[in-house]
Amino acid sequence: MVEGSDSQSCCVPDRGEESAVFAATPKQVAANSSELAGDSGCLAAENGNNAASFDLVRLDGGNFRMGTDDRRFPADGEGPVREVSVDGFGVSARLVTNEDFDAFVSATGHVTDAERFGWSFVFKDFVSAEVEREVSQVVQGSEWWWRVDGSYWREPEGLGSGVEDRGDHPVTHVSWTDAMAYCDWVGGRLPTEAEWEFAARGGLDQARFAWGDELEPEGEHMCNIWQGEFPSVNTLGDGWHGTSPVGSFSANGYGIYDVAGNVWEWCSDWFSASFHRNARRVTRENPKGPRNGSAKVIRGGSYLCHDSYCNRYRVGARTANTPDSSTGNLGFRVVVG
Ligand SMILES: [Ca+2]
Repeated sequence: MVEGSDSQSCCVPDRGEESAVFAATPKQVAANSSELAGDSGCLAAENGNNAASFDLVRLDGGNFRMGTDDRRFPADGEGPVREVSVDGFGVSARLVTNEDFDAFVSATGHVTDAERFGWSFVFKDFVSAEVEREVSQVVQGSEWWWRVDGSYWREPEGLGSGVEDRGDHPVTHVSWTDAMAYCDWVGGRLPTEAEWEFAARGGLDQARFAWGDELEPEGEHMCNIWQGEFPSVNTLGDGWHGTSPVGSFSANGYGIYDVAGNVWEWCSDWFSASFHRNARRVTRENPKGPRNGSAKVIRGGSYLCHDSYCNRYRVGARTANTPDSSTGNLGFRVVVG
């Protein structure tokens, strides 16, 4: 989450200082639940001997108006709207999936941060009764996030869970460091925040969403977010409670899927709410963010986003998480070039 922002910014908890992050047990929280808030083509990317390949959308780059002057989350630094240029690059049309990540782990033996720490953050609705009995800590202020021992990308909801029936869903519980390792393996990299937003806007100028200004044009669900009352009731209007198979919703104008909702996406930049306020070459021409920081930018929102709480599925929205953090609603895509 973004340091200094209000409690409603905690869309994705960070590992932080454990004593400060965690509060009560799930049962204690349940007892107090009333207090909860209410030109493209498909190319194959090749890297030496590995067989990884993914659909790339080739973008020529250019100028666009980045950010938004929406003022709901001032600590996020969404504005000011500014003219930014990016060079051409290729971006994966789809998020990296569990199948993709499985191939990477099988080839490299990569051990994720969630495995090293021995736990990750899981949204309460997905924890089995058996696993819940072992849960002793939840995130203070965002009590729907539970620390679940043993949860990682292959067992996203802890012991006994699996991704066998979710091979085409986005991989989750991957830290920024894990995402970087995957990108390196496929011969790509994470997008800069500017590249991410250029791609996500799909050629539209300052639209509220990646497809236009209406959330549900003609009643169509355009992304996997939360319908109902967060965090207690999900009416599943879009058909999905947690992650959805990548590419389940319409692509944007550039043929890129899931840039809103489903899972948050890691970017390469360190997060700053103010670095880009000054018009300088480093903030306007192929910007890469500040040199240093404590958290990395994430974009796009997730299946947990709802307008009542966190409408960061807007294409200009942003937040951040620490590089070693992992959650059940945070993944990534790859760029090249
Ligand atoms: Ca949904």
